[in-house]
Amino acid sequence: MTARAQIGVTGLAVMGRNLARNFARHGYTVAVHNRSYAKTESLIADAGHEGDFVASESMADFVASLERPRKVVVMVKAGAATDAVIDELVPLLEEGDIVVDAGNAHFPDTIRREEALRAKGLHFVGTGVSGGEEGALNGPSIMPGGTRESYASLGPILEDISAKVDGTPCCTYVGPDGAGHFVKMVHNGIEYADMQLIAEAYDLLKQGLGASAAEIGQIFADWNTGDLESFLIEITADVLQHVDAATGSAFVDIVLDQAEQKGTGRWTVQNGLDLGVPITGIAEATFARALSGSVPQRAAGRAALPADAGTWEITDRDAFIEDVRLALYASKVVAYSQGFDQIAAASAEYGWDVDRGAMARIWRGGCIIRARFLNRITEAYERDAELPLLLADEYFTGAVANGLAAWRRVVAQAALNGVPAPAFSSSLAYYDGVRAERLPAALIQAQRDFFGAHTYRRTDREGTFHTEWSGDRAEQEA
Ligand code: NBP
Repeated sequence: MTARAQIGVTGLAVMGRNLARNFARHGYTVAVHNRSYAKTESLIADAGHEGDFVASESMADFVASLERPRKVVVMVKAGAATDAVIDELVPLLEEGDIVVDAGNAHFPDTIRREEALRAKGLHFVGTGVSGGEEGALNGPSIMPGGTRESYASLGPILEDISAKVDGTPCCTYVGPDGAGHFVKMVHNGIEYADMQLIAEAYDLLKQGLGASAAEIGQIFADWNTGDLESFLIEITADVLQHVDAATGSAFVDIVLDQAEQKGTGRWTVQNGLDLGVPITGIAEATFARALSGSVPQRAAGRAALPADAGTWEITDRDAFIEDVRLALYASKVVAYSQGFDQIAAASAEYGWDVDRGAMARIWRGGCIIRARFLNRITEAYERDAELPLLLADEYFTGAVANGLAAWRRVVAQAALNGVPAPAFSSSLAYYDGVRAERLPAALIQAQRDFFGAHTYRRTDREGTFHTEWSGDRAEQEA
Protein backbone atom coordinates (compact mmCIF):
# COMPACT_ATOMS: atom_id res chain seq x y z
CA MET A 1 0.00 0.00 0.00
CA THR A 2 1.60 3.32 -1.06
CA ALA A 3 1.20 6.09 1.45
CA ARG A 4 -0.15 8.72 -0.93
CA ALA A 5 -3.39 10.08 0.58
CA GLN A 6 -3.14 13.55 2.10
CA ILE A 7 -6.13 13.09 4.36
CA GLY A 8 -8.34 10.20 5.45
CA VAL A 9 -11.96 9.92 6.52
CA THR A 10 -13.26 6.99 8.55
CA GLY A 11 -17.03 6.85 9.05
CA LEU A 12 -18.85 7.26 5.76
CA ALA A 13 -22.47 7.86 6.76
CA VAL A 14 -24.03 11.08 5.38
CA MET A 15 -21.57 13.46 7.03
CA GLY A 16 -18.31 11.55 6.49
CA ARG A 17 -19.21 10.65 2.93
CA ASN A 18 -19.87 14.27 2.04
CA LEU A 19 -16.77 15.56 3.82
CA ALA A 20 -14.66 13.02 1.92
CA ARG A 21 -16.23 14.18 -1.36
CA ASN A 22 -15.56 17.80 -0.39
CA PHE A 23 -11.84 17.03 0.21
CA ALA A 24 -11.64 15.16 -3.09
CA ARG A 25 -13.37 17.94 -5.03
CA HIS A 26 -10.72 20.31 -3.67
CA GLY A 27 -7.99 18.17 -5.22
CA TYR A 28 -6.87 16.18 -2.17
CA THR A 29 -6.17 12.48 -2.39
CA VAL A 30 -8.57 11.08 0.20
CA ALA A 31 -8.26 7.76 2.00
CA VAL A 32 -11.71 6.41 2.88
CA HIS A 33 -12.83 3.74 5.32
CA ASN A 34 -15.98 2.62 7.09
CA ARG A 35 -16.62 -0.16 9.63
CA SER A 36 -18.89 -1.91 7.16
CA TYR A 37 -17.35 -1.90 3.70
CA ALA A 38 -20.67 -1.44 1.87
CA LYS A 39 -20.68 2.32 2.61
CA THR A 40 -17.15 2.67 1.24
CA GLU A 41 -18.11 0.81 -1.93
CA SER A 42 -21.22 2.93 -2.33
CA LEU A 43 -19.17 6.15 -2.02
CA ILE A 44 -16.72 4.98 -4.68
CA ALA A 45 -19.54 3.79 -6.97
CA ASP A 46 -21.51 7.04 -6.68
CA ALA A 47 -18.79 9.68 -6.35
CA GLY A 48 -15.50 7.98 -7.25
CA HIS A 49 -15.30 10.08 -10.42
CA GLU A 50 -15.30 13.33 -8.39
CA GLY A 51 -11.68 13.01 -7.30
CA ASP A 52 -8.86 10.79 -6.12
CA PHE A 53 -10.08 8.33 -3.46
CA VAL A 54 -8.11 5.48 -1.92
CA ALA A 55 -10.59 2.96 -0.52
CA SER A 56 -9.57 0.44 2.14
CA GLU A 57 -11.54 -2.34 3.72
CA SER A 58 -9.33 -2.64 6.81
CA MET A 59 -8.29 0.07 9.22
CA ALA A 60 -4.65 -1.06 8.84
CA ASP A 61 -4.71 -0.53 5.06
CA PHE A 62 -6.50 2.79 5.51
CA VAL A 63 -3.78 4.04 7.87
CA ALA A 64 -1.04 2.69 5.61
CA SER A 65 -2.46 4.63 2.66
CA LEU A 66 -1.89 8.00 4.39
CA GLU A 67 1.13 10.30 3.99
CA ARG A 68 2.91 11.22 7.24
CA PRO A 69 2.14 12.99 9.44
CA ARG A 70 -1.18 11.21 8.95
CA LYS A 71 -4.38 13.19 9.17
CA VAL A 72 -7.38 11.00 9.99
CA VAL A 73 -10.86 12.50 10.22
CA VAL A 74 -13.17 10.37 12.36
CA MET A 75 -16.81 11.01 11.46
CA VAL A 76 -18.80 8.39 13.37
CA LYS A 77 -21.64 8.47 15.87
CA ALA A 78 -20.60 10.50 18.92
CA GLY A 79 -19.90 8.60 22.15
CA ALA A 80 -18.87 4.94 22.37
CA ALA A 81 -18.44 4.59 18.58
CA THR A 82 -15.83 7.39 18.60
CA ASP A 83 -13.91 5.67 21.42
CA ALA A 84 -14.08 2.34 19.57
CA VAL A 85 -12.63 3.89 16.41
CA ILE A 86 -9.91 5.74 18.33
CA ASP A 87 -8.95 2.51 20.13
CA GLU A 88 -8.61 0.75 16.78
CA LEU A 89 -6.70 3.62 15.17
CA VAL A 90 -4.18 4.55 17.83
CA PRO A 91 -1.99 1.39 17.75
CA LEU A 92 -1.63 1.90 13.99
CA LEU A 93 -0.46 5.53 14.21
CA GLU A 94 2.96 7.06 14.84
CA GLU A 95 4.21 10.07 16.73
CA GLY A 96 3.05 13.38 15.27
CA ASP A 97 0.01 11.90 13.49
CA ILE A 98 -3.27 13.83 13.82
CA VAL A 99 -6.65 12.36 14.74
CA VAL A 100 -9.53 14.72 13.98
CA ASP A 101 -12.86 13.97 15.68
CA ALA A 102 -15.35 15.84 13.52
CA GLY A 103 -18.46 14.33 15.15
CA ASN A 104 -20.61 16.05 17.73
CA ALA A 105 -18.62 14.98 20.79
CA HIS A 106 -19.38 16.37 24.23
CA PHE A 107 -16.40 18.59 25.07
CA PRO A 108 -15.42 16.80 28.34
CA ASP A 109 -14.94 13.65 26.22
CA THR A 110 -12.72 15.66 23.89
CA ILE A 111 -10.62 16.91 26.82
CA ARG A 112 -10.23 13.29 28.00
CA ARG A 113 -9.33 11.95 24.54
CA GLU A 114 -6.89 14.77 23.81
CA GLU A 115 -5.03 14.06 27.04
CA ALA A 116 -4.87 10.32 26.32
CA LEU A 117 -3.57 10.77 22.78
CA ARG A 118 -1.12 13.50 23.77
CA ALA A 119 0.45 11.00 26.18
CA LYS A 120 1.09 8.77 23.14
CA GLY A 121 2.66 11.58 21.10
CA LEU A 122 -0.42 12.01 18.91
CA HIS A 123 -2.44 15.16 18.17
CA PHE A 124 -6.15 14.95 18.88
CA VAL A 125 -8.21 17.66 17.24
CA GLY A 126 -11.81 17.85 18.48
CA THR A 127 -13.54 19.71 15.68
CA GLY A 128 -17.01 21.18 15.47
CA VAL A 129 -18.58 20.90 12.02
CA SER A 130 -21.86 22.65 11.28
CA GLY A 131 -24.03 22.79 8.22
CA GLY A 132 -25.53 19.32 8.04
CA GLU A 133 -24.93 17.09 5.05
CA GLU A 134 -25.26 19.94 2.56
CA GLY A 135 -22.60 21.96 4.41
CA ALA A 136 -20.27 18.96 4.67
CA LEU A 137 -20.39 18.62 0.89
CA ASN A 138 -20.32 22.24 -0.22
CA GLY A 139 -18.55 24.03 2.61
CA PRO A 140 -19.33 23.78 6.32
CA SER A 141 -18.35 26.03 9.19
CA ILE A 142 -15.44 24.26 10.91
CA MET A 143 -14.34 24.78 14.53
CA PRO A 144 -11.10 22.88 15.23
CA GLY A 145 -9.53 22.63 18.69
CA GLY A 146 -6.30 20.87 19.71
CA THR A 147 -2.74 22.10 19.46
CA ARG A 148 -1.62 25.08 17.37
CA GLU A 149 1.07 22.80 15.98
CA SER A 150 -1.55 20.47 14.50
CA TYR A 151 -3.42 23.44 13.03
CA ALA A 152 -0.31 24.48 11.10
CA SER A 153 -0.59 21.44 8.81
CA LEU A 154 -4.29 20.58 9.17
CA GLY A 155 -5.74 24.09 9.23
CA PRO A 156 -5.05 25.02 5.58
CA ILE A 157 -6.83 21.86 4.37
CA LEU A 158 -9.87 22.50 6.59
CA GLU A 159 -9.94 26.17 5.58
CA ASP A 160 -9.84 25.09 1.96
CA ILE A 161 -12.98 22.94 2.21
CA SER A 162 -14.90 25.30 4.53
CA ALA A 163 -17.56 27.80 3.46
CA LYS A 164 -16.24 31.22 2.39
CA VAL A 165 -17.82 34.61 3.09
CA ASP A 166 -16.28 37.59 1.27
CA GLY A 167 -13.33 35.30 0.50
CA THR A 168 -12.73 34.54 4.21
CA PRO A 169 -12.85 30.87 5.28
CA CYS A 170 -15.43 29.85 7.88
CA CYS A 171 -12.74 27.95 9.75
CA THR A 172 -10.14 29.09 12.24
CA TYR A 173 -8.17 27.70 15.16
CA VAL A 174 -10.46 27.83 18.20
CA GLY A 175 -8.27 26.79 21.14
CA PRO A 176 -6.74 23.84 23.03
CA ASP A 177 -8.32 20.42 23.70
CA GLY A 178 -12.13 20.74 24.02
CA ALA A 179 -12.47 24.34 22.77
CA GLY A 180 -13.63 23.42 19.25
CA HIS A 181 -16.37 21.08 20.40
CA PHE A 182 -17.38 23.54 23.13
CA VAL A 183 -17.87 26.35 20.63
CA LYS A 184 -19.85 23.99 18.38
CA MET A 185 -22.01 23.07 21.37
CA VAL A 186 -22.78 26.74 22.08
CA HIS A 187 -23.43 27.26 18.36
CA ASN A 188 -26.09 24.55 18.61
CA GLY A 189 -27.49 26.07 21.81
CA ILE A 190 -27.82 29.43 20.07
CA GLU A 191 -29.46 27.60 17.18
CA TYR A 192 -32.09 26.29 19.63
CA ALA A 193 -32.75 29.84 20.89
CA ASP A 194 -32.90 31.28 17.38
CA MET A 195 -35.38 28.61 16.26
CA GLN A 196 -37.58 29.06 19.34
CA LEU A 197 -37.66 32.85 18.87
CA ILE A 198 -38.67 32.43 15.24
CA ALA A 199 -41.36 29.94 16.29
CA GLU A 200 -42.71 32.38 18.88
CA ALA A 201 -42.78 35.19 16.29
CA TYR A 202 -44.72 32.89 13.95
CA ASP A 203 -47.20 31.99 16.71
CA LEU A 204 -47.77 35.64 17.66
CA LEU A 205 -48.40 36.57 14.01
CA LYS A 206 -50.71 33.59 13.64
CA GLN A 207 -52.71 34.28 16.78
CA GLY A 208 -52.57 38.06 16.66
CA LEU A 209 -53.42 38.51 12.99
CA GLY A 210 -55.22 35.24 12.33
CA ALA A 211 -52.85 35.01 9.36
CA SER A 212 -52.36 31.84 7.32
CA ALA A 213 -49.04 30.01 7.22
CA ALA A 214 -48.43 31.21 3.67
CA GLU A 215 -49.10 34.84 4.65
CA ILE A 216 -46.69 34.54 7.58
CA GLY A 217 -44.18 32.88 5.26
CA GLN A 218 -44.32 36.02 3.11
CA ILE A 219 -43.70 38.19 6.19
CA PHE A 220 -40.59 36.12 6.98
CA ALA A 221 -39.46 36.40 3.36
CA ASP A 222 -39.74 40.21 3.68
CA TRP A 223 -37.82 40.16 6.96
CA ASN A 224 -35.08 38.18 5.25
CA THR A 225 -34.19 41.24 3.19
CA GLY A 226 -33.23 43.25 6.30
CA ASP A 227 -31.27 42.96 9.58
CA LEU A 228 -32.80 39.55 10.30
CA GLU A 229 -31.43 38.03 7.08
CA SER A 230 -30.30 34.51 7.94
CA PHE A 231 -30.50 30.89 6.89
CA LEU A 232 -33.08 30.11 9.59
CA ILE A 233 -35.41 32.99 8.56
CA GLU A 234 -35.01 31.96 4.92
CA ILE A 235 -35.96 28.32 5.54
CA THR A 236 -38.83 29.43 7.81
CA ALA A 237 -40.32 31.42 4.92
CA ASP A 238 -39.90 28.38 2.70
CA VAL A 239 -41.38 25.88 5.19
CA LEU A 240 -44.39 28.13 5.94
CA GLN A 241 -45.23 28.41 2.25
CA HIS A 242 -44.95 24.67 1.66
CA VAL A 243 -48.24 22.84 1.07
CA ASP A 244 -48.77 19.24 2.20
CA ALA A 245 -49.31 17.12 -0.90
CA ALA A 246 -51.55 14.60 0.89
CA THR A 247 -54.08 17.03 2.37
CA GLY A 248 -53.58 20.32 0.55
CA SER A 249 -53.13 22.01 3.95
CA ALA A 250 -50.22 24.19 4.91
CA PHE A 251 -47.43 21.74 5.72
CA VAL A 252 -46.73 23.28 9.15
CA ASP A 253 -50.37 22.68 10.14
CA ILE A 254 -50.12 18.91 9.66
CA VAL A 255 -46.86 18.46 11.61
CA LEU A 256 -47.25 17.15 15.19
CA ASP A 257 -46.32 19.95 17.62
CA GLN A 258 -43.78 17.98 19.69
CA ALA A 259 -40.19 19.15 19.13
CA GLU A 260 -37.35 16.70 19.54
CA GLN A 261 -33.68 17.15 20.34
CA LYS A 262 -30.44 15.24 20.11
CA GLY A 263 -28.87 16.74 23.22
CA THR A 264 -26.53 19.60 22.33
CA GLY A 265 -29.03 22.14 23.68
CA ARG A 266 -29.23 20.20 26.91
CA TRP A 267 -25.41 20.07 27.18
CA THR A 268 -25.24 23.82 26.62
CA VAL A 269 -27.76 24.50 29.39
CA GLN A 270 -26.05 22.05 31.76
CA ASN A 271 -22.74 23.82 31.17
CA GLY A 272 -24.38 27.23 31.61
CA LEU A 273 -25.52 26.03 35.05
CA ASP A 274 -22.04 24.66 35.85
CA LEU A 275 -20.39 27.97 34.93
CA GLY A 276 -23.16 30.13 36.41
CA VAL A 277 -23.78 31.93 33.12
CA PRO A 278 -27.43 32.99 32.62
CA ILE A 279 -28.10 31.60 29.15
CA THR A 280 -31.84 32.02 29.61
CA GLY A 281 -32.65 32.18 25.88
CA ILE A 282 -31.05 28.78 25.22
CA ALA A 283 -32.55 27.32 28.40
CA GLU A 284 -36.08 28.53 27.57
CA ALA A 285 -35.72 27.12 24.07
CA THR A 286 -34.59 23.75 25.39
CA PHE A 287 -37.39 23.65 27.97
CA ALA A 288 -39.96 24.79 25.38
CA ARG A 289 -39.07 21.68 23.36
CA ALA A 290 -39.43 19.62 26.54
CA LEU A 291 -42.83 21.19 27.28
CA SER A 292 -44.02 20.48 23.75
CA GLY A 293 -43.13 16.82 24.25
CA SER A 294 -44.77 16.57 27.71
CA VAL A 295 -47.82 14.77 26.32
CA PRO A 296 -49.69 13.72 29.51
CA GLN A 297 -49.05 17.09 31.17
CA ARG A 298 -50.32 18.95 28.11
CA ALA A 299 -53.44 16.80 27.97
CA ALA A 300 -54.13 17.48 31.66
CA GLY A 301 -53.40 21.20 31.23
CA ARG A 302 -55.57 21.54 28.15
CA ALA A 303 -58.48 19.91 30.01
CA ALA A 304 -58.18 21.75 33.32
CA LEU A 305 -56.50 25.14 33.02
CA PRO A 306 -58.59 28.21 32.21
CA ALA A 307 -57.06 30.93 30.02
CA ASP A 308 -58.87 33.98 31.42
CA ALA A 309 -57.13 35.83 28.61
CA GLY A 310 -58.12 38.76 26.47
CA THR A 311 -58.79 38.65 22.76
CA TRP A 312 -56.48 40.18 20.21
CA GLU A 313 -57.53 43.60 18.97
CA ILE A 314 -55.02 44.64 16.37
CA THR A 315 -56.05 47.75 14.52
CA ASP A 316 -52.81 48.39 12.68
CA ARG A 317 -51.63 45.17 11.08
CA ASP A 318 -48.35 46.58 9.71
CA ALA A 319 -47.45 48.16 13.06
CA PHE A 320 -47.98 44.83 14.83
CA ILE A 321 -45.81 42.99 12.30
CA GLU A 322 -43.07 45.59 12.79
CA ASP A 323 -43.37 45.24 16.59
CA VAL A 324 -42.90 41.46 16.32
CA ARG A 325 -39.91 41.95 14.01
CA LEU A 326 -38.25 44.35 16.44
CA ALA A 327 -39.00 42.06 19.41
CA LEU A 328 -37.52 39.12 17.52
CA TYR A 329 -34.36 41.03 16.70
CA ALA A 330 -33.88 42.29 20.27
CA SER A 331 -34.51 38.82 21.76
CA LYS A 332 -32.06 37.36 19.28
CA VAL A 333 -29.37 39.85 20.33
CA VAL A 334 -29.92 38.74 23.94
CA ALA A 335 -29.61 35.04 23.07
CA TYR A 336 -26.35 35.63 21.18
CA SER A 337 -25.01 37.94 23.89
CA GLN A 338 -25.62 35.20 26.45
CA GLY A 339 -24.02 32.52 24.25
CA PHE A 340 -20.90 34.65 23.76
CA ASP A 341 -20.78 35.22 27.54
CA GLN A 342 -20.77 31.47 27.97
CA ILE A 343 -17.85 31.10 25.54
CA ALA A 344 -15.95 33.80 27.45
CA ALA A 345 -16.64 32.12 30.80
CA ALA A 346 -15.58 28.69 29.52
CA SER A 347 -12.50 30.15 27.89
CA ALA A 348 -11.44 31.60 31.24
CA GLU A 349 -12.40 28.45 33.19
CA TYR A 350 -10.62 25.96 30.91
CA GLY A 351 -7.75 28.24 29.77
CA TRP A 352 -8.67 28.34 26.07
CA ASP A 353 -8.23 31.99 25.07
CA VAL A 354 -11.04 31.84 22.50
CA ASP A 355 -11.36 34.87 20.21
CA ARG A 356 -15.11 35.58 20.23
CA GLY A 357 -14.98 37.89 17.22
CA ALA A 358 -13.32 35.11 15.21
CA MET A 359 -16.09 32.70 16.25
CA ALA A 360 -18.75 35.08 14.93
CA ARG A 361 -16.71 35.36 11.72
CA ILE A 362 -16.58 31.59 11.09
CA TRP A 363 -20.33 31.28 11.77
CA ARG A 364 -21.19 33.71 8.96
CA GLY A 365 -21.29 30.94 6.37
CA GLY A 366 -21.79 27.19 6.14
CA CYS A 367 -23.52 26.72 9.48
CA ILE A 368 -27.15 26.69 10.57
CA ILE A 369 -27.03 30.05 12.38
CA ARG A 370 -25.34 31.87 9.48
CA ALA A 371 -26.66 35.41 9.36
CA ARG A 372 -25.90 38.95 8.28
CA PHE A 373 -26.09 39.93 11.95
CA LEU A 374 -22.86 37.99 12.76
CA ASN A 375 -20.81 40.66 10.97
CA ARG A 376 -22.05 43.06 13.64
CA ILE A 377 -20.83 40.73 16.38
CA THR A 378 -17.38 40.44 14.82
CA GLU A 379 -17.22 44.24 14.53
CA ALA A 380 -18.23 44.61 18.19
CA TYR A 381 -15.36 42.36 19.34
CA GLU A 382 -12.98 44.16 16.98
CA ARG A 383 -13.91 47.40 18.77
CA ASP A 384 -13.28 45.73 22.14
CA ALA A 385 -11.95 42.16 22.32
CA GLU A 386 -12.71 42.05 26.07
CA LEU A 387 -16.27 43.38 25.76
CA PRO A 388 -18.00 42.17 28.97
CA LEU A 389 -21.51 42.28 27.47
CA LEU A 390 -22.26 42.09 23.76
CA LEU A 391 -25.56 43.92 24.35
CA ALA A 392 -23.56 46.88 25.65
CA ASP A 393 -21.65 47.34 22.40
CA GLU A 394 -22.70 50.66 20.86
CA TYR A 395 -24.26 49.06 17.77
CA PHE A 396 -26.37 46.55 19.70
CA THR A 397 -27.36 49.03 22.39
CA GLY A 398 -28.72 51.27 19.64
CA ALA A 399 -30.39 48.45 17.73
CA VAL A 400 -32.16 47.11 20.82
CA ALA A 401 -33.13 50.56 22.13
CA ASN A 402 -34.76 51.22 18.77
CA GLY A 403 -37.09 48.27 19.33
CA LEU A 404 -37.48 48.40 23.09
CA ALA A 405 -40.99 49.81 23.24
CA ALA A 406 -42.12 47.33 20.59
CA TRP A 407 -40.51 44.45 22.51
CA ARG A 408 -42.37 45.43 25.69
CA ARG A 409 -45.67 45.72 23.80
CA VAL A 410 -45.25 42.29 22.21
CA VAL A 411 -44.36 40.55 25.48
CA ALA A 412 -47.25 42.29 27.27
CA GLN A 413 -49.72 41.39 24.52
CA ALA A 414 -48.56 37.76 24.56
CA ALA A 415 -49.17 37.60 28.32
CA LEU A 416 -52.52 39.41 28.18
CA ASN A 417 -53.79 37.16 25.38
CA GLY A 418 -52.50 33.89 26.81
CA VAL A 419 -49.92 33.09 24.13
CA PRO A 420 -46.75 31.43 25.46
CA ALA A 421 -43.67 33.41 24.44
CA PRO A 422 -41.06 32.10 26.89
CA ALA A 423 -37.96 33.10 24.94
CA PHE A 424 -39.29 36.58 24.03
CA SER A 425 -40.32 37.31 27.61
CA SER A 426 -37.30 35.81 29.36
CA SER A 427 -34.98 37.72 27.00
CA LEU A 428 -36.72 40.95 27.95
CA ALA A 429 -36.48 40.01 31.64
CA TYR A 430 -32.74 39.39 31.15
CA TYR A 431 -32.37 42.77 29.46
CA ASP A 432 -34.13 44.51 32.35
CA GLY A 433 -32.15 42.45 34.86
CA VAL A 434 -28.73 43.11 33.40
CA ARG A 435 -29.38 46.87 33.15
CA ALA A 436 -31.00 47.22 36.61
CA GLU A 437 -29.48 49.67 39.05
CA ARG A 438 -30.41 47.39 41.91
CA LEU A 439 -31.79 43.84 41.96
CA PRO A 440 -33.88 42.05 44.60
CA ALA A 441 -30.89 39.73 45.07
CA ALA A 442 -30.30 41.85 48.20
CA LEU A 443 -33.40 40.32 49.75
CA ILE A 444 -32.27 36.82 48.75
CA GLN A 445 -28.94 37.38 50.51
CA ALA A 446 -30.81 38.55 53.62
CA GLN A 447 -33.05 35.47 53.54
CA ARG A 448 -30.03 33.18 53.11
CA ASP A 449 -28.36 34.79 56.07
CA PHE A 450 -31.57 34.43 58.12
CA PHE A 451 -32.08 30.71 57.67
CA GLY A 452 -28.57 29.47 56.99
CA ALA A 453 -26.10 32.06 58.30
CA HIS A 454 -24.75 32.31 54.77
CA THR A 455 -23.54 35.91 55.39
CA TYR A 456 -23.88 39.01 53.19
CA ARG A 457 -21.86 41.99 52.05
CA ARG A 458 -22.94 45.58 52.64
CA THR A 459 -23.29 48.44 50.20
CA ASP A 460 -21.59 50.92 52.54
CA ARG A 461 -18.40 49.14 53.62
CA GLU A 462 -16.09 46.23 52.84
CA GLY A 463 -16.33 42.90 54.60
CA THR A 464 -18.65 39.94 55.10
CA PHE A 465 -21.35 40.07 57.78
CA HIS A 466 -23.88 37.96 59.62
CA THR A 467 -26.86 39.11 61.71
CA GLU A 468 -27.88 37.08 64.78
CA TRP A 469 -31.45 36.64 63.54
CA SER A 470 -32.60 34.31 66.33
CA GLY A 471 -30.91 36.33 69.06
CA ASP A 472 -30.46 40.02 69.61
CA ARG A 473 -30.11 40.79 65.87
CA ALA A 474 -26.70 42.26 66.39
CA GLU A 475 -24.47 42.28 63.32
CA GLN A 476 -21.09 40.59 63.39
CA GLU A 477 -18.28 40.71 60.90
CA ALA A 478 -17.81 37.14 59.65
P1 NBP B 1 -24.13 8.69 12.38
O1 NBP B 1 -24.05 9.55 13.59
O2 NBP B 1 -25.44 8.10 12.01
O3 NBP B 1 -23.07 7.48 12.56
C1 NBP B 1 -22.96 6.45 11.60
C2 NBP B 1 -21.51 6.11 11.38
O4 NBP B 1 -20.90 5.66 12.60
C3 NBP B 1 -21.37 4.97 10.39
O5 NBP B 1 -20.22 5.19 9.61
C4 NBP B 1 -21.20 3.77 11.31
O6 NBP B 1 -20.55 2.67 10.70
C5 NBP B 1 -20.31 4.37 12.36
N1 NBP B 1 -20.19 3.58 13.59
C6 NBP B 1 -21.10 3.32 14.55
BR1 NBP B 1 -22.84 3.88 14.53
N2 NBP B 1 -20.63 2.57 15.54
C7 NBP B 1 -19.36 2.31 15.20
C8 NBP B 1 -18.33 1.58 15.82
N3 NBP B 1 -18.51 0.98 17.00
N4 NBP B 1 -17.14 1.49 15.19
C9 NBP B 1 -16.96 2.09 13.99
N5 NBP B 1 -17.89 2.83 13.37
C10 NBP B 1 -19.09 2.94 13.96
O7 NBP B 1 -23.52 9.45 11.10
P2 NBP B 1 -23.71 10.96 10.59
O8 NBP B 1 -25.13 11.40 10.67
O9 NBP B 1 -22.97 11.03 9.31
O10 NBP B 1 -22.92 11.83 11.69
C11 NBP B 1 -21.54 11.61 11.95
C12 NBP B 1 -21.11 12.53 13.08
O11 NBP B 1 -21.30 13.90 12.67
C13 NBP B 1 -21.93 12.37 14.37
O12 NBP B 1 -21.08 12.55 15.46
C14 NBP B 1 -22.93 13.51 14.29
O13 NBP B 1 -23.38 13.91 15.56
C15 NBP B 1 -22.10 14.58 13.61
N6 NBP B 1 -22.85 15.60 12.91
C16 NBP B 1 -23.93 15.28 12.16
C17 NBP B 1 -24.63 16.27 11.48
C18 NBP B 1 -25.81 15.91 10.63
O14 NBP B 1 -26.44 16.84 10.11
N7 NBP B 1 -26.13 14.63 10.45
C19 NBP B 1 -24.20 17.59 11.54
C20 NBP B 1 -23.06 17.90 12.27
C21 NBP B 1 -22.41 16.90 12.95
P3 NBP B 1 -21.45 1.53 9.96
O15 NBP B 1 -21.78 2.10 8.61
O16 NBP B 1 -20.52 0.37 9.89
O17 NBP B 1 -22.65 1.27 10.81
